[in-house]
This record gives sequence, C-alpha cells and structure tokens, in this order.
Amino acid sequence: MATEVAAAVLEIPEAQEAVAEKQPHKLERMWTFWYDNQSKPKQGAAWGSSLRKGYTFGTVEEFWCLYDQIIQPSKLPGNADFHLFRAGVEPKWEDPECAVGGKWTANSTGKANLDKMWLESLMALIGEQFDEADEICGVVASVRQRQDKISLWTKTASNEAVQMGIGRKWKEIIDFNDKMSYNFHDDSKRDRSTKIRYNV
Ligand code: MGP
Repeated sequence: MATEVAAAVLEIPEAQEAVAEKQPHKLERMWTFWYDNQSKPKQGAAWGSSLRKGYTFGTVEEFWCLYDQIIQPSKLPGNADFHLFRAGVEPKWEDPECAVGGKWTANSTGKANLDKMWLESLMALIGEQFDEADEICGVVASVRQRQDKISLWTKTASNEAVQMGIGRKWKEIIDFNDKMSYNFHDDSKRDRSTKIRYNV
C-alpha cells in the first residue's frame, strides 16, 4: 500500500510539490547557539566558566523555531553574550578554529539596532552570504554597560584581503554606517586595550 501511494505521489506533480514543501530546508552546515551570562561572576572563576552550549540545528525550520523561542539580545542582562557559531567550534580564543583569528566589531546605537544587527547577521551566516564562508567562525551579541555590540569572529586574522572583504560585506548586511574595526585575538590575549588592525 505504501509503495502504491508513493508511486502515485511520484506521478502527480501537485503531490510532489506538497511532499517537497513538507521537507525541511537543509542548511549548508550545522550551527550552535551559545550563551554566557557574566552578570554575576563567581569570585575567582575563570573566564568561560559561565559559557553554556545551547541548541545545534541544521535546517531553516529549526532555526526559526529556536529564534522565536530565545530572547532577543536587547533583553539580556548586562555583561551577557549570545553566540551563534559553526557547530564544532567553541566561541573561545582557545578553540583551534579561532586560535589565529580575530573579530570585526560593530557598536550598537541602541537596543532595537542590536536586535536588528543580530538577526541580519544570523541570517547571513546560516544563508552562507559570505564569499569566504569557511573563514567565518561565528557571531556574538554582547550587552555591555558602556555600549552593546556585535562581533563577527573569523579564522585567519593575518589575511588582510579576506578580512577586509568580510568586513565590507558584513557592514552592508547589517546596514552599519559607522567605522568598524578588526582586532586579532592574539593581541587581545596580551593586552585588554587591543590594537585595531583593520578598519572598514
Ligand atoms: P570580552 O568580553 O571579549 O571584551 O573580553 P569586552 O566586551 O571588550 O570587555 P568587557 O570588559 O567589557 O567585558 C573581556 C575579557 O574576558 C578579556 O580581556 C579576557 O580576559 C576574557 N576573555 C574574553 N574572551 C572572548 C576570552 C576567550 O575566548 N578566552 C579567554 N581565555 N578569555 C577570554
């Protein structure tokens, strides 16, 4: 019986469409949400001890389901971070994929702007909008007393041409009109007031 139905479905174009519509839309790669709430740090706790791994997904449908359920970065407490990273890559300088990398940072001009830049970035990542997609490690939304921000982590900091290409593209995607700067994680490890290596 099942084979008959399957055969019928295969012969009727409308039925084929209906079946196709029910299939989840697979993404090019898998992605993982992470969350770090450092609003009440435990005394003496090492950096990363409050970092939590969230859901991993691989379809458009799962993405929207998760996006609808997680709160927006604008609602996060101070000193919290939201991350979306390629599955298998941890949002840490110590991860082998990030070790010689760096990040572009866009300071937010307000909470609504933070949410908008976050969503645009998520869609750009899962939709593989960057030519140098393999260079992208992930994106982080950070709520800070001084100024909220979004950072795009990339893999090979020393490759200026690639990073400039990514920076320009990201700026366009999030519709960012201010200057955006790039830092090497290696510099951040050494010194908190990190050097700006590139600008777009
Ligand atoms: P941050 O939160 O990335 O910078 O790093 P921010 O937001 O400019 O600084 P803040 O003070 O406003 O939060 C802040 C500090 O956290 C760094 O100086 C490091 O001490 C530590 N840190 C951050 N990251 C992303 C890492 C990491 O990946 N690994 C380690 N070991 N420490 C980190």
